[in-house]
Amino acid sequence: MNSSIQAPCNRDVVLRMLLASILASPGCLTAASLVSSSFYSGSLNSLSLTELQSSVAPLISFSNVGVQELRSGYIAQRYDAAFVNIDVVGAGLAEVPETGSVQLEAHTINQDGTFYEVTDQANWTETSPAIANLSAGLLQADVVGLDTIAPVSVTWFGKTASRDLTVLNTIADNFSTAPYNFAGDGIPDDWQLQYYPAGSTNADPMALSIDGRRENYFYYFFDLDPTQLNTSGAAASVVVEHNNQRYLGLEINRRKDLPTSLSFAVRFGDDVPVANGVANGVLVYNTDNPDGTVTEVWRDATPISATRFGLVDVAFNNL
Ligand SMILES: [Ca+2]
Ligand SMILES: [Ca+2]
Repeated sequence: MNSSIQAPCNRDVVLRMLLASILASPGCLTAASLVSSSFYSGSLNSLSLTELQSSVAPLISFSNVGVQELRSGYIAQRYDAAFVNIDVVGAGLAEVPETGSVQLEAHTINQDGTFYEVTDQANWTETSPAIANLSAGLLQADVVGLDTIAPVSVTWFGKTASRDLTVLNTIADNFSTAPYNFAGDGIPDDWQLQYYPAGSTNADPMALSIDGRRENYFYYFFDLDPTQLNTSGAAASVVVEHNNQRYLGLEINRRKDLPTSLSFAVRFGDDVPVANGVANGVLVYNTDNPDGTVTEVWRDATPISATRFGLVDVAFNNL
């Protein structure tokens, strides 16, 4: 068929706009010439000659080209969608706090550069346990114990797009697990998940660490790995000079921000476990470290005159 064939200008206005945008030939063209044009090969292959001829007026009657809605004069309606993508409404950050929600949008990107929002029509899917629900692009985040990557996908008439959302662990101690429940036990879940499988009874703050003597909460306090026999750097004895007198001191490296379940005291006495002559230590200085710990030096209240001992007393109370 020859695309230069001219026809009387008796076609629908909408069709003339459509043709003018595709073929530079002036005047009006027949529907037959349109379909046989090489421009359309592979791009409007869901259209048949019969369909096009039968829908010349009105154009909105096109129903089988993968278009849910057509608007008169909107040139994108002749499209096939080339791509579909996912956008995050609002700030555009692909992050959502646990138990929060975020609205996603799906757009086609059409062959002529236009786009078309298909949020409500597209099929949204996800398989992440960090997502409680995903419907019409509205994502409801579930509870997490760690910042969790959650992929979401959208499909629209054979075109698929995927995007990773991050569900942020914004509530420290709410991750329900079994048989042991990490939630509400007084120790942040991300620390427990760092060293123990979800639901492990070994992660109980009161469970003994690998050393067989001290509980997990003690290791949490010192930011140590409870599955490794290594407590180096947690505390060391030092000598502190104050007003020309020498005092026994302890330098400790502990987690700076403590949950309400944890408290501690540095005490000194003349016996172990500081049963006699016990006194609370005096904080000499502290300094924040980049890793979220703080280094502190505490000293005895009494100058060194006989054998003295010091200890860090870490208490756990989650009642
Ligand atoms: Ca959490
Ligand atoms: Ca916990």
